[in-house]
Amino acid sequence: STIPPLRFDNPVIKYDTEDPTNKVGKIIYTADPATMVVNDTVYLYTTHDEQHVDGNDYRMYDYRLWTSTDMMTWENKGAVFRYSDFDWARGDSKTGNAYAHHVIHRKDESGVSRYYFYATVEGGQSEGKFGFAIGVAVSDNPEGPFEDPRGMPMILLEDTAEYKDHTWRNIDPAVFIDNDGRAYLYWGNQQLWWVELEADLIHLKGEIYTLDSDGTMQNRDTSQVQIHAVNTLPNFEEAPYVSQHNGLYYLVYAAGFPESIAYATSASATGPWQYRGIIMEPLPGTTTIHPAMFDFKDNTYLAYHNADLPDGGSYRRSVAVDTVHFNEDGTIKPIIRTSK
Ligand code: FUB
Repeated sequence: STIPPLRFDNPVIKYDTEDPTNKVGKIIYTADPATMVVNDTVYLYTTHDEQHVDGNDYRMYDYRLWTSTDMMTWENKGAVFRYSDFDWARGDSKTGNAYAHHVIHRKDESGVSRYYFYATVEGGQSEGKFGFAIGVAVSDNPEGPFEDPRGMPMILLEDTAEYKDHTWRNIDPAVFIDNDGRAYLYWGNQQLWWVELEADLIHLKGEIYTLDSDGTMQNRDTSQVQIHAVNTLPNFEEAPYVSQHNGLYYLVYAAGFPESIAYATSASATGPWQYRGIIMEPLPGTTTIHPAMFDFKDNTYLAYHNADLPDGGSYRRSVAVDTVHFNEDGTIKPIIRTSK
């Protein structure tokens, strides 16, 4: 098999082309990498920045899929999901609203594969107000089409406290399936939230838990919310991503603003989390960074986004990948960013 390179031609996604070498075509700006490995293939799902060069907000309508079997060439599978595929998404936005997402794979008891696309779009409605909400769509093919089995968000505005002041609180879903088959949904902005999912992976099971970025336990005015942990995730901003490596659970996340990549470790998927530090400092030209950590063919990789393509910026980002190196105690060495 191909030995993955230690240097990457970052950003790895550059052109909206069918050329698998990704070396020609029209520049495409991608962000918010979410990775899934199935049958020796890396599925890299990204958001898609369509903002003009002088724009000052996000403009995002669809989710793109890129696949690779060698981490060097990325096949363009095009747009596999759109915010408008959720009937409840707000359709009148001038700037678009397809924020970060996560896709997972699971075989059911009869061995049939299903793919679950969790996405953040604007459109959750409560008391006549709109804000970001998290929905799920399901397919029997990683390239879609994905269909919304519920016709409504999984995480609504009113599921978390203080939504009226913070309509983008419910963003950035990440799902982790533990060794025992139990699944957890993590999400949040400025505060990490999580909830166990039912076996169907589309309904919430039990209570929603939260952890303030500064560890403060607050009395939240909702019976659904229970403060669960006392450990801190310093400067937690957004983009949680949980994975397991050599028996240890890792929570990587975007910290501070402009964002760096920080991480914590735990002996379980629900914490308590031990903060372990920063592995990537803020990057030039972009306020956000959005990490995803994954194993592929004996190596561990970190996907994130930078602003390194021509005319790049905070609303014109690009997905990059680099190798993760661990110390013997499981801590992560600072990531060395590569490019050609
Ligand atoms: O791409 C829109 C938002 O920017 C994402 O939801 C955040 O994680 C940040 O990357």
